[in-house]
Amino acid sequence: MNTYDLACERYAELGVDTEAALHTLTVTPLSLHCWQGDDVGGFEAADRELGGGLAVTGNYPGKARNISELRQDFAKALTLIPGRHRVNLHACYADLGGRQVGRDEYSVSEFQSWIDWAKALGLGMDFNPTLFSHPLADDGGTLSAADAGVRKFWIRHCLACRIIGDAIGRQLGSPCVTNIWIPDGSKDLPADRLAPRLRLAAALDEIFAAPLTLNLDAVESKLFGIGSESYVVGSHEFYLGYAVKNQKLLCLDAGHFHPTESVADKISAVLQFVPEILLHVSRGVRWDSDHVVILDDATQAIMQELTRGAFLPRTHIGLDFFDASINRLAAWVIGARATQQALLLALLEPITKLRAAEADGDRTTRLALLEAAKTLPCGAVWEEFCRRHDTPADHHWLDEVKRYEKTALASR
Ligand code: RNT
Ligand code: ZN
Repeated sequence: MNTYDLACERYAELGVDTEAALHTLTVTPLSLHCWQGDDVGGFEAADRELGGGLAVTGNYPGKARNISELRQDFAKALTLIPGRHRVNLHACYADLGGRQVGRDEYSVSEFQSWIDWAKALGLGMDFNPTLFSHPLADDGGTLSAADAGVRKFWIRHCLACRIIGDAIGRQLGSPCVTNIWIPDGSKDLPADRLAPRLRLAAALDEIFAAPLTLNLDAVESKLFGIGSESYVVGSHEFYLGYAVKNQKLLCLDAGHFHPTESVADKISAVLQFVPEILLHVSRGVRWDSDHVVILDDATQAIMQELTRGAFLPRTHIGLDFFDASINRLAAWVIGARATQQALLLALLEPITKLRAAEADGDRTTRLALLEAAKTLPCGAVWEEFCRRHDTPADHHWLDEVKRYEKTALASR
């Protein structure tokens, strides 16, 4: 008997259907962020520094230097991640072909080559306006800027991005989530916390005024960034309120809360009041909110909440991390596979027995079962998943990356 069949039997004893778990895992795409491949640089201008209080440390060789290298790396990473996924694109990855186009003038034509590429690979696509790494995104803010000219520029950019998102959704036959994150805030204590928030709310109202069918609007909060340690205009409470009031998607970035806060715990709370959520699966480490995702407790807890609450149909799972100190392609693969493994573990929970114990008030059994579940043969089920999707198992995908490093990346 092979290890998968043995695992099936073992799980069946606990009332868990491994085939059902594999099916759900198969039909749950991850939205893979393009920006891991080139350290959030984008290709609008050669000399642009990363802004918005974002920082990517490390100088591992082989970084994608242009759109075609990024696409090549992304496609290679996809061969090492089981299942069918989506690409999450930032507006600063516009294909300008050497032209100068203002971000407020972007249209679908600047992204048509990305859409065609995604279509050829059978990928869905999500989108993000880029409100950082730009001369008009300095200390004064973007959508909350006091300067009306600056604010209007970013409003036009976001309006353009929603229209592009809608076109992406139509062309690829799957709604596009367009997520707004802004870096606005202040390093030191502001005297006025209100006015920027009033301006941000008004700007969002203007941006979202036109209904679109194939673009889904999401808003993303942050606790603090480099240079916005004392005040963040788009805080959690701000966007939670905004999303509830306007029935927008709320984006929960796993690295954007106090370290002892549980993002997992927020899911069943906010989904009472917002239609859907977008996750930015990430890993916070001290000041950094964007380490490569690993199979840790926080990620597992998030996935448990999605399966226990049957929230997967209302959740868009995106990844958001950037690490330039290791092979960038491997970072994608490690983070994506860890996210999928966390989801698989959650799908394999002996949930019927756990619920029964809880309903009986038998907390002893509940805790014992939760512990016992940790050593069940989930690895065999994961290997079977990789095998069915023609993807190397855990101990083999890295050989492919090393080979790619020698052939494709070494000459960069
Ligand atoms: C920043 C946010 C945001 C970015 C991307 C690049 O703190 O997490 O999602 O990481 O837009
Ligand atoms: Zn994020």
